[in-house]
Amino acid sequence: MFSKILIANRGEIALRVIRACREMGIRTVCVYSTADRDAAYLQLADEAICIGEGPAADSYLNIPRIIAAGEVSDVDAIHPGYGFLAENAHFAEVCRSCKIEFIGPPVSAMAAIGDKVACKRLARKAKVPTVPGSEGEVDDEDKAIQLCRKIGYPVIIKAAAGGGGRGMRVASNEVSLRAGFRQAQLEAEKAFKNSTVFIEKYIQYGRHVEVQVIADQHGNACHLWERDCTMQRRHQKLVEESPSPVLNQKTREELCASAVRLIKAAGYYNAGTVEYIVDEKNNFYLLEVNARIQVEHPVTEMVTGIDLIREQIRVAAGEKLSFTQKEIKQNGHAIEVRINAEDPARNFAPSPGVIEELRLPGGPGVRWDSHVYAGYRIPPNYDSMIGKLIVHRPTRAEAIATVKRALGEFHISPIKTTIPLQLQIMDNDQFLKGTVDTGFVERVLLAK
Ligand code: MV4
Repeated sequence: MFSKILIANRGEIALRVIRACREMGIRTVCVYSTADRDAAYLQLADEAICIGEGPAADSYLNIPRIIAAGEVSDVDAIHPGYGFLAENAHFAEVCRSCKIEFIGPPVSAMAAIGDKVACKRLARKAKVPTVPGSEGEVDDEDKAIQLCRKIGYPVIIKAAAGGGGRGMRVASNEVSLRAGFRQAQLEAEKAFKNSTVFIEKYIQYGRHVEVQVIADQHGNACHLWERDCTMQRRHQKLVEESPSPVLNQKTREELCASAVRLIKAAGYYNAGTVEYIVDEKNNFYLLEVNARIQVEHPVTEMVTGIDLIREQIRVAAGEKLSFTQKEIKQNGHAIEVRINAEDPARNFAPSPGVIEELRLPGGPGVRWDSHVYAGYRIPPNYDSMIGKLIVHRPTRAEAIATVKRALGEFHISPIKTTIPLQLQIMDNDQFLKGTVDTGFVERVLLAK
């Protein structure tokens, strides 16, 4: 087992990894930027090394500086968290070439699933349902037109090297297809240095349902059931829950089993998430695979009782999974609401600054994962999430009631947060009935 781990991240996920390490008797090294010099979690790490100024390029994205910090502090492994370098195969390679274990999947698996066209090919082989569309890359506008006459509109053009909503364009007819196709190629080249695009039937009014998976280096692979993340704004998740309110048990089991087949076919190990779109008839189709731990992992931790960060560290150290598939049950219902320092009255513009007053919720079923404290200055350099409220109760109705009760206990001033939007969601009868889709927040909730 590792004796010292470097955490190449910041904020709540850095604190989350420190917590797992402390319980495992593993020493921790935190790297931080000058913008994070007052972060309280740095006091909980055994060592803290300032690696640069606020901009991520000078700190949390700076591979030479992170590796140098790992070498001078003589760490055995690096945990990348999520975002930043978490899915950067080059970073994983550099770590391992410096005899520092990267707590994540093998580079070969990152490549197999990172290219969305290759991933779909692997999915077909593993009998995982994929969205009808192009066999592979579409590199010619006229071929795109021919294809879309066959699959029918609306369609979605996606960058093979994209993900998380970047490099995607929906087209509802030939005119918008011609415009969208060229634009998508240009954007993909610019954003990913790879202009490869492919086309799929656009599943309108679908739900975003993802499966948590984890595999060790001894051939054991398990799913930890699903999370429903349909409530999103501009591809930023707002609410995540497990179980999904729309899946019937048969679909649930087929969906989760298909996710395990896919990661086995990819030769994947460590934690990952297989994303699907689910249509109104409970048909599910693969969207993409995320080769990292995700923001919303606590939802799965609450319903399965498994500490996912601890399992990641154990698997990276070559140990077997602590459980078998049949031991993993979904108990009760968990809901996570993300609290962002954004101002709903100003179209969710970031609202950085000092948190002068902070009163937090508590009581039965309430978990608050956050690094902030009264007096904390929210730096403007990074994303605006200041914490995650996770609630775990026996039923969905009780979980929603507890989310509302807990949200009402927050007092965060003077910065603005997304709490009012979260309360609006918890009061919305389509959310309560489970009849919302991926476009609901923007189309209905925020429509002027
Ligand atoms: C789709 C889709 C519907 N049909 N693909 C969004 C980012 C990445 N996970 C893939 N995504 C989607 N791909 C097909 N063929 C719906 C989504 C999607 C989405 C799309 C637009 C606006 C918000 C969305 C939220 C979740 C998923």
